[in-house]
Amino acid sequence: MGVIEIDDRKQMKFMKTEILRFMMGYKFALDEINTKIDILKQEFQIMHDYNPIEHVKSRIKSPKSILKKVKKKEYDFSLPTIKEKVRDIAGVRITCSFISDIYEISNMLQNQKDIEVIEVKDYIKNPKPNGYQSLHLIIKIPIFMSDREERVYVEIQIRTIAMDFWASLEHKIYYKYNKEVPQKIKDDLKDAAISSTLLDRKMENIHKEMDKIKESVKDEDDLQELLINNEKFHLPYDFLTADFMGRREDN
Ligand code: 0O2
Repeated sequence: MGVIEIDDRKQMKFMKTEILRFMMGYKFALDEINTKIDILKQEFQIMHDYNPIEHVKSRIKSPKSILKKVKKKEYDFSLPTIKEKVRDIAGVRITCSFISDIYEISNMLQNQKDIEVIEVKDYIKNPKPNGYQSLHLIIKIPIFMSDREERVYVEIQIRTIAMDFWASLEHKIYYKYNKEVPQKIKDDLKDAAISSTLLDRKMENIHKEMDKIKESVKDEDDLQELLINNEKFHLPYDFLTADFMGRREDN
């Protein structure tokens, strides 16, 4: 690049600030989603005594990758078009233990009032031809800043550990190997995807069986003991016999 004129530099500085403002919105959207996921995780842990979320990873698409996508899809190179068309600038990947957890987490997110569900792509019920499986949600979430409210797109990918393992290996193979991937490797990947589905189902069955066993001994739990945040609270008997909900469980 040659010498940059002062006026051009001013203009570039202005653009940099605009892009910073633009990208900042996605950071705040990720902060909000991460808080929501953390609350769901804690609620699950307290109510069901187990954590369905193994890990959560979020990322903001780099300007370089945004540009690559804009060129590939032949979109207009303007911030309003990028905002509307590139819907995975803010991305969250949730890895769950079991397939049923994926749908439970997805429903819990979809039922939140401030989340607008734009699209659901279920690559678990309908895996991609190469074997890829995952549940994708494209949502819009409001973010409130000092001078404005914006609704920002976020892509949420929810999958099991096995699906995640498969996807990261497949991604590495395609990312590192610039030539056409041999058919044998493609077939092996497809086989591996089928095996991982079988493993997911088997693990879920074991988990359900174990749940039944746990349920059967639950009645022996101390009713007057509450565990929140690893802290034990004594629950006076009056709470257990009160009719707070205006109805009494008759069983
Ligand atoms: P990155 O680097 O992970 O962000 P889109 O291209 O998003 O406008 P598309 O192709 O319909 O439209 O989206 P889709 O199918 O929902 O895929 C979006 C993302 O899912 C991809 O983002 C990948 O992260 C993941 N994904 C989809 N298919 C595959 C696959 O076959 N293998 C693997 N490993 N991941 C997949 P990006 O932008 O491609 O990449």
